[in-house]
Amino acid sequence: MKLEALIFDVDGTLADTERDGHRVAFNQAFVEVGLDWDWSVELYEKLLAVTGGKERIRYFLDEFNRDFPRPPELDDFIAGLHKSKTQHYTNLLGQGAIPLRPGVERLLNEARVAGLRLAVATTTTPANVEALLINTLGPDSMSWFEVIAAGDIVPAKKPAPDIYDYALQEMKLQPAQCLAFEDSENGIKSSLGAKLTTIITINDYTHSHDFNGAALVLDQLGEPGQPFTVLQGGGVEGDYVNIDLLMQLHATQHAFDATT
Ligand code: XBP
Ligand code: MG
Repeated sequence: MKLEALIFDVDGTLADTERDGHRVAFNQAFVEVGLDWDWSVELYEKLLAVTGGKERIRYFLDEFNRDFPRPPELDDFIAGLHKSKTQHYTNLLGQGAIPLRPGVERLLNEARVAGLRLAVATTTTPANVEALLINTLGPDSMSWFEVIAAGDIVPAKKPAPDIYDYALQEMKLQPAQCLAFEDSENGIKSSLGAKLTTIITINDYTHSHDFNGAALVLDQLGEPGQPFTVLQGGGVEGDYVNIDLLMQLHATQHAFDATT
């Protein structure tokens, strides 16, 4: 099958948003409502075990702050906090706090020129995706993506495959026609669960995750003159991720599809 589309995770993959974006915004929301909670860089690494901001707040209460007297309407309390967090997060992005990772803008542009279809599959809130894209790639960039599968659009977030399944369904594509880009263990569990060949670019929070099953694990997508380091997998020519390298990878991963 021909390579038709690229599907991108957002947080950690398009941009390093967690430590200086999401984490900071959660803390700002806590201050705003008078909570003395403070999610340090170290604690946040543990909290990232759970995807989704609302789910993460609940996990924090269950595992790291059991003595906190829970409000009677806990769902509403968490939803309110999370709404404020989203506001703070989109404000941070509006101030240009988080750039795209190396190679992301170039690869998206090359994919568009090559006629590859683009999609997003993320657990983050849709407003966060919009804020990131608009503030880094410009006002038109939302339209570059045929499907933006995000947040509560599916009930089961990553590591469940549902968000990728949803994106594939919307694009009417088979997994073998696509490549997925991820940065985390929960992310690759989700993409592999949807049977997608997956390329990983690690970051500071995910470098020690288990990426068993990845087609390629890299430190970054790289740029001309700024080569990637291969951490797992390989067998492709090139030192930065471009369309030619993706075609090679897709061909090697699907060489036996017709006979199996
Ligand atoms: C990353 C996440 C998200 C964000 C918070 O998702 O786990 O939960 O940290 O986003 P991905 P919200 O890597 O799949 O993009 O607070 O909007 O849920
Ligand atoms: Mg991610």
